Amino acid sequence: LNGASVHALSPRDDAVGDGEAFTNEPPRDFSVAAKREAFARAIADLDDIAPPAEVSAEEATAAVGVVRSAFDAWADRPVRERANLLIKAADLMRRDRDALSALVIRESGKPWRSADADVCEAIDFLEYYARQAVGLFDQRRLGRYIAEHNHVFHRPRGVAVVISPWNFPLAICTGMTSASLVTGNTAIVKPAEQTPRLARAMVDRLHAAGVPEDVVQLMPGRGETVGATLADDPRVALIAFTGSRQVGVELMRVAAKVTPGQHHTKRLICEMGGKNAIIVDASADPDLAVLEVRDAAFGYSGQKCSACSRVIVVGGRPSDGERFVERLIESTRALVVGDPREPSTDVGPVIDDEAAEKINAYIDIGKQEARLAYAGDVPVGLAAKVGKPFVAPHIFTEVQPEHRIAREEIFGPVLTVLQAKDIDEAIEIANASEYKLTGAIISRTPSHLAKARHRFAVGNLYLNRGSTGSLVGRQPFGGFGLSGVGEKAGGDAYLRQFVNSTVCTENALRSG
Ligand code: TXE
Repeated sequence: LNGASVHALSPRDDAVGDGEAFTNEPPRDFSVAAKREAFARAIADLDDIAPPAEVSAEEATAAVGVVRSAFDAWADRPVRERANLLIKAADLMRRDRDALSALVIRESGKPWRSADADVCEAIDFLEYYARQAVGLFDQRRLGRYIAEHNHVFHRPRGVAVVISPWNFPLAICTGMTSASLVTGNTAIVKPAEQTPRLARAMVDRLHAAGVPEDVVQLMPGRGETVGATLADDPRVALIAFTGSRQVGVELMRVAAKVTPGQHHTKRLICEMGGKNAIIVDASADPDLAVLEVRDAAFGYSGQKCSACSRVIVVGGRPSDGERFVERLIESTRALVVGDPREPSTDVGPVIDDEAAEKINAYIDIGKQEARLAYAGDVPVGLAAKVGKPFVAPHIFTEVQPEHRIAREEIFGPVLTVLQAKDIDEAIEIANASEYKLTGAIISRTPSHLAKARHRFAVGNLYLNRGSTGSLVGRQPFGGFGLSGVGEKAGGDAYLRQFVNSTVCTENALRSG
């Protein structure tokens, strides 16, 4: 999902209301040198933090019973109380921002700016959903006709299971968990195997803020055992999932099942992958096009669901396309592949050996299918120093829409360049993907921008900006097609998925 851009946290004015008020932190020194020093300290302090122990499927099943028992009391608490606990957890994360960023760097290998953005986004989710929930539960009156009064009431659904990925290890996990809790559901958090410490850091702060321990429980473990058991449990009312298409589609099947004695269907909120395209036409500002494509493709080593993995060059003379690719290569060559703890690093490691193998296998496929126009270098000894594998940026040209590297999600720093004869063909190629997550066009031709607005079928469309994520509350984020089902995260409709609603019609003349 989001978090690609560093979100400047604005000082919070006050708590949500009725509850405790919190004071803002004093102004901080945000210079690179200060930040670097703070991270170095935080990283040094991290050394002996062990990951939480993985639980068994039986322990996960027992945890469903625990959070189920806590449901009624939590659901009965006024929404403002629940919201203020989230605000307090946000304050705790803000206080611990550097330590949490260090942990993001350590667990996910994100370069430090992106790691810091992950933490900021988690804080934003907590605060945004806290405020949204108060609005949702307050907005009750519908239309009225003579003495007929219509209202809508919202009630939490029950037990929510949150299943999160490793690539936005704090932000996405916090977003789905805070949305579940603030709407009155109790929750079990099943984080990605690669990033359990960050999930524990989040749950610890929720508990420290005052969310009772039996209202939110952490259940780290394998997806196929712990995740699958939790999703299948008939007492679960809601599954909030972000991750791969393969697992998402499997969860749709699981959620559709109703076992005897189960009185509800499971609500599934499912955000999956992308194969995002940027269209660049002959009228595009070349500097803008090169930078936007490069950063969207290689930021966080392409391991963002919003990353650009296809650039579609439109029309012009063939030499225009060649010139664009040359400039893109020059600019990509300037990226620093390095240690994610260094502020100068642009491209850090990939998450683990399995991911590196998968990406390298796609690079081999690409060499068969198309032309490898650029392969970056990884400095000798870097992987050993960082303790994670690296894959440098790769650019393929002469790619055809039917090639596997143009259709399948690689989830690494591999960019494919395709050609289209005109804007219509470019949009057709872009839309041919089964994923519909993000897309962008870089152009100064109004009719091309208009066509993109009307026909480019993606959940988040960017005009003259790269497709690199979104900010909570400003650009609600999420796709359709095989990229997801459900309302966009960080948007005002998102929380509605976490509640059941009752429309109540009253004959006011007879109600006394
Ligand atoms: O996913 P996986 P990853 C997508 C991104 C990419 C994927 C990467 O595009 O496809 O996420 O994340 C658990 N039953 N997005 O590799 O493998 C698993 O343990 C229940 C999209 O982590 O699907 C982990 O906790 N759970 C995006 C979680 O599922 C199971 C933003 C995800 O694992 C399971 C970010 C099972 N059978 C990433 N098997 C967006 N669209 O917003 C695994 N899991």
